[in-house]
Amino acid sequence: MIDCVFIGYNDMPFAIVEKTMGAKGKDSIDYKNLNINFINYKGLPLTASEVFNTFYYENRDMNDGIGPMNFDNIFSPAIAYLGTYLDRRKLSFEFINFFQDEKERLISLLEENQIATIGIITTFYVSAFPIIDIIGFIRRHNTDAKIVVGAPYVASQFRSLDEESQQKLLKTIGADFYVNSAQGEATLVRIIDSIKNNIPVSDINNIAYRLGDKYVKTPVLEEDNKLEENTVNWKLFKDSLGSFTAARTAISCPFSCMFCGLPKQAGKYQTISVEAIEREFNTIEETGKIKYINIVDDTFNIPLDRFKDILRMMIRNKYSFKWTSNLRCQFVDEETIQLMKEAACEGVFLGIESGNQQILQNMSKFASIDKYRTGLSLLNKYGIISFASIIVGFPGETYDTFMDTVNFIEECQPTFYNAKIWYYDINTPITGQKEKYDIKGSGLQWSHSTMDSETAINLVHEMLFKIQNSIFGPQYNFEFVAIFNLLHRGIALDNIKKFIMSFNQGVKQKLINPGIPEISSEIVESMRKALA
Ligand code: B12
Ligand code: SF4
Repeated sequence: MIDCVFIGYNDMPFAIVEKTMGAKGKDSIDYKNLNINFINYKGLPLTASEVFNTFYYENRDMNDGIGPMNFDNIFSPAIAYLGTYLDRRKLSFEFINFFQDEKERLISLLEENQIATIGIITTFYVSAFPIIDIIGFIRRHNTDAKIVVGAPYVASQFRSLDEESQQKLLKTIGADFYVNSAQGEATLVRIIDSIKNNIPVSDINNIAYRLGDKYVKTPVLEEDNKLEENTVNWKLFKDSLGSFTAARTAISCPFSCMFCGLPKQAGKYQTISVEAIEREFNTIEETGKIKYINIVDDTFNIPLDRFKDILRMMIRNKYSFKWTSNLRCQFVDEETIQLMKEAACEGVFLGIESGNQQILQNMSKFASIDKYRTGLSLLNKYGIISFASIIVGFPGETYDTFMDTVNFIEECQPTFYNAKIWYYDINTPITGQKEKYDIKGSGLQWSHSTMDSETAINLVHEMLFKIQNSIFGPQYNFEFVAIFNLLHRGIALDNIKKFIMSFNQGVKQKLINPGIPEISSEIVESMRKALA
């Protein structure tokens, strides 16, 4: 009997995403939001990663040790944590890292084994479709195993839907159990225990379980699993690891930016000791496989002393892998950046958000433009790749504040940037100031006293034309981590830049002339050349 089979990310084909958004109208905000992330080639809408796979593998073997660029190039950290947690409790597990690529193996697991539970990882889902797709597949091959859907997607839906809509959603998805928690590992163990030992599930907190034609919800008692006691044993995953993985040294975030729901969603902030990080990184090193780690902590460099100690530990160990992380660059000094370089940091993702001081204040970002300037100039000086993330349209934004952001990027020259329209999640702290800013609507459809989302999305498009000194990093399986994926295939940074700039040229062609069916042959050739 396998106690749990975990199923990782189910990436819905981009052509379906494009068609769904297209049905809302090509002038809709959703479609315009998507439009800057793909080009049309041979009758298909292709994201930057799909274009890369098309041209890069024209004359290369796909069995090159990494394979086409995709989500599964990075091993799922959720599977790593949950699997280690079960292993420490003498429970057995199997996993599928990437649903679309491993269906054959999943079929044999489902048909040839007795399985107590199937745990569906939901970290990246903002809709139920990928989960419904997975469950339909499972049920065609195994009707006995209990399906457990957890935990981030469930928790976020329970927070935002009323009781009737929750019941409707749970029935549509059709799982046996839902885990309502920011963590969920302890709850999963209790579910497995109750299934194996025939114990009633009604005593398990943090779940919804099926009873007749309804789902019954049990009381929520937030799990407080200590990350320190559950660092990942990467040796357990040795045979399935590729060259890239993700790791974390903290949960949640000590800040409370007005636009961000993460601290509330992820629960109590906790960090682990440098010794525990060293233990975990040693297991990564011992696998002998990993070339690159993305450290997913939201504020890896806070507090700064701990960060420096981690960097010194990494330098002392002379790890063979390189790494990237998020960085709050207003809190760094030259010594930090020197240590980062020495500890093999390749790049950082910067939540810059705006180049206007008042907007940063409205966001409660605890950052000053001057400190951003210093941080970025140090990163450039030491040759660490930077990727600045920008939000356009936060309450208080005007054309002038937007232009401050454009000018800031032009002056400070992060290697890459990405701009997104402000997404109004009603569960974020800014809701407390709804009246002050006269905020109406939600999601991507909003207006407030100084801007509306229609104007904001047009400004995001404008940025692509205005900014010359930094490169727009497209989204959808591309983003920040894709740059390092390409670097580790041996592609020079200059060529990566040329490839992305040509891709962006294709996007701009489409924005200027929406009628053109395909990107021009010159752009196709320049992308091919960059990847030759
Ligand atoms: C790294 C990251 C990315 C990387 C992923 C790279 C990769 N291949 O791994 C990139 C940049 C590509 C990315 C993309 C996206 N991301 Co992202 N990303 C993150 C980030 C920073 C870390 C995620 C992570 O690895 N966590 C570490 C693991 C260990 O934690 P975990 O997955 O939550 O799992 C734990 C528990 O949740 C639980 N659990 C999880 N599943 C299950 C299942 C069961 C059965 C149980 C019991 C428990 C359980 O167990 C785990 C151990 O405790 C988070 C923010 C954050 N700090 O968490 C956002 C986050 C997950 N991303 C988010 C979003 C929205 C996206 C995008 C949709 C953005 C977009 N519009 O394009 C895309 C989706 C993917 C795509 N198609 O491109 C949201 C999800 C919001 C939500 N679900 O409501 C988050 C939370 C950020 C945010 N606050 O908005 N992302
Ligand atoms: S934006 Fe980043 S720093 Fe701010 S609250 Fe969210 S996770 Fe924390």
